[in-house]
Amino acid sequence: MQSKFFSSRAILFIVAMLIFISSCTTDGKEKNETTSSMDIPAKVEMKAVLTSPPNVPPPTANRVAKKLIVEMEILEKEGEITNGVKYVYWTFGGTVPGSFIRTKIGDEVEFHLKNHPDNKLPHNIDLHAVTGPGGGAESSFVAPGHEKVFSFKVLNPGLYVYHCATAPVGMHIANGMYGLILVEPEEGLSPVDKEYYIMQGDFYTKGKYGDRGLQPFDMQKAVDENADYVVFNGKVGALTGDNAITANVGETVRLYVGNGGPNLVSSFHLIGEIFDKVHVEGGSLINENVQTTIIPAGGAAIVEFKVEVPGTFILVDHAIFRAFNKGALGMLKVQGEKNEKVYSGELRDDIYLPEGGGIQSMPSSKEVPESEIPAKSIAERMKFGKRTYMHTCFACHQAEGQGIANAFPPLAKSDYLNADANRAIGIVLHGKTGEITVNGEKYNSIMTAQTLSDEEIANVLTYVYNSWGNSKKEVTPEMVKAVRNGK
Ligand code: HEC
Ligand SMILES: [Cu+2]
Repeated sequence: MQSKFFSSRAILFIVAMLIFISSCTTDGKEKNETTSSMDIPAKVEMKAVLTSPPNVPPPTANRVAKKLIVEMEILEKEGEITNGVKYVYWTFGGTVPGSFIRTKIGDEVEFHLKNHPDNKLPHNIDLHAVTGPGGGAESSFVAPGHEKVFSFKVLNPGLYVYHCATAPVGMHIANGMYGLILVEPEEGLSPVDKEYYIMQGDFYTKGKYGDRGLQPFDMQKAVDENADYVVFNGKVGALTGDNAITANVGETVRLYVGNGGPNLVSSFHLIGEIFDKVHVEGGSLINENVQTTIIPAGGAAIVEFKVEVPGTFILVDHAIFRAFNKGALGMLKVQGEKNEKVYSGELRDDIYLPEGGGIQSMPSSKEVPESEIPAKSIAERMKFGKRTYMHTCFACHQAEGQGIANAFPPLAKSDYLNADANRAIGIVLHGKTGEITVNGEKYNSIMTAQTLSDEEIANVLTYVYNSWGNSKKEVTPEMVKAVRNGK
């Protein structure tokens, strides 16, 4: 009897203890996580592999936490922000964004920050993955020709921005001093087929977008948040054409996307794809089936998607003028078999007649009745032509015919234009696709056919030929008519 009574008391006691212990662990869960990552031993030393964008170092997979030696060199160096436009970048590791750092939770990072002797300014580094004053900035302020060493333990998994935090901070960031550091969870991130590193940044120059020569930083425009360039990976075209990132049909792609700012928030979007998974703000929260994800200035996101069909997919900041007018445009080229179930391509081009069927002709851009009046002189042709140009061609070829690097070829001093007027007429009449070379630069894009009358095409091309250093031809409606009728 006695023993039976005792044992049921003992059971009660054990149950009470269990409840107590389990309530303790739930209560202290947040604390516990930090404590445990703080307690992960990092004894073995290892030199970190750093990569320049768009590449990322190999996964940490199931390696244990280590003492990770990071050697980062600061370089101030001239580069090209777009064709013919020079800019002096300040960089971590010689690139914008700076070298990618890949760590594992519990790693003890020994950070060596070296300021090249040829540099002109002191710098430092604030890593958002650091728990400590200034994110490391206070311990890393380093003059040209010096090296600073400090160490930190990575306690929280996620994708973090690092940047220079030397005054004027905005200017150091605006000149390109930012990058990403990844802290992988204990089990690593799930394996994927392709991984890339992309970072957006806004730039402020004395001249306007495309103004040639060496462009100094413009403090006032930066304060006004009036960016001339908004780009991925430091320059216009860093991810287009031959620089595009690539994948094969059926592969899973993971992008580590950061935003250095200094000012603008990115509405990151990939035209023609849906992000299957987004690590929101680079943290542990996972969202699924996302079209556009916000990447704050000084923040990041990890996006993942499987590519099902071949083609060129365009990365943009969906604040869309930034993409088409300021450079925030990149490309993912996917190769492989078509899958017509997923995407058919164009099936038909039918004539569409709105109800009532009154509209038989394509709507044209000629709201100006004067364009019907035949021009009586070259001067008049120029005047009418300019109007059509500013209506129709300007959006792509730009106000001074300068075009947009890697997207729209120039009409100003265009060797391609000047070589053959009938060919130019044909392009305006029928549009143009496929690779062409204009003034030594390759373009491979699409110009749609322009619905203009013979008179309008004659005028607009006469205007183009007599502007911006071109060969001063006159194009007449008769010439256009001849090309239209196949001569
Ligand atoms: C929607 C954007 C767009 C519009 C609008 C547009 N173009 Fe183009 N244009 C292009 C693209 C893109 C190319 C290059 C096509 C390629 O890569 O094959 C091009 C090529 C050309 C070329 C040959 C290349 C060169 O630079 O000499 C001429 C000439 C030209 N366009 C004239 C015009 C004229 C004139 C107009 C207005 C009537 C016009 N375009 C309107 C996008 C456009
Ligand atoms: Cu700096």
